Amino acid sequence: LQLHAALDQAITNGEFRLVFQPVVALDTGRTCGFEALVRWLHPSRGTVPPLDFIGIAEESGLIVQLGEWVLRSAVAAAAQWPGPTYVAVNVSPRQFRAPGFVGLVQRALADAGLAADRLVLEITESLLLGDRDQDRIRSELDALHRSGVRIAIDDFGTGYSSLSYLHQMPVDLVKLDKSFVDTITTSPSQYDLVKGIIGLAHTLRLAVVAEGIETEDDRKLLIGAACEFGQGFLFARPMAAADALTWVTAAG
Ligand code: G
Ligand code: G
Ligand code: MN
Ligand code: NA
Repeated sequence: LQLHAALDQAITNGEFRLVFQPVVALDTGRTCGFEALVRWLHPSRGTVPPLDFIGIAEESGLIVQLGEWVLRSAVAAAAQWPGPTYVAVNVSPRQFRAPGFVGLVQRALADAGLAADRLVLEITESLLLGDRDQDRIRSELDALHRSGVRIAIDDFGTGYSSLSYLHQMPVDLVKLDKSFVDTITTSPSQYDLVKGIIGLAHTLRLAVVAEGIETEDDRKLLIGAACEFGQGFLFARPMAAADALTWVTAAG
């Protein structure tokens, strides 16, 4: 049904919320940051998950306005957290390519009073490997990185994953996709593969955040694979902004 029209109005009507999922150090359990995840509280449908509307927002271009709202809301929330807790914001390729993205990030940080090193931008491999605008994208990533913003590759391992390109990019961390984590407890060969991916990331001086950690066995195996950071239901589900503030304040 007219999701696009509804989406357009949803921004004006204030129907979006952010939830925040802790990213923890796997050995100590200490919270290092949170990933911001958008939710649409549709008046009649209830909560619409991002997989049902991010694609539509990308196609229509609304992702630019929605992405600005997400970025500004996320850095405003992070400005209330004790340093150095960071916020990670998902940036879709179309949003990154829109004119003025770098300036927008800098204004959002300045307006919120948040240091640049407390923002992580999660981008996808497709942005780095696309066949147009590569020089411009590279120089904008460099500008963001030089200003202190950290860059993460989301869904790492699921795309083309030519690891060689990463080593020339201003990238700081990779998010190991949940689909890999899901298999490590049942398949020794998958576990070996995951160890290899993490080892390659470390060779490229990239830190690794494993996603979708649901069990203590997952956590132990990932520590055994030298993975530093993780997020998943074992630690916490995504939570409202007020709960994230309580969470990170209580954790000290
Ligand atoms: O929160 P959930 O697990 O349902 O998220 C599903 C997908 O939606 C994830 O892959 C995530 O990257 C994407 N997503 C969540 N929030 C945002 C957002 O604010 N912007 C973009 N571009 N993608 C998001
Ligand atoms: O695509 P991206 O990696 O940005 O989004 C992360 C998504 O994974 C979010 O929608 C979040 O709700 C979901 N997620 C986070 N931790 C877990 C987990 O432990 N199990 C499952 N099934 N989903 C998770
Ligand atoms: Mn993400
Ligand atoms: Na992911």
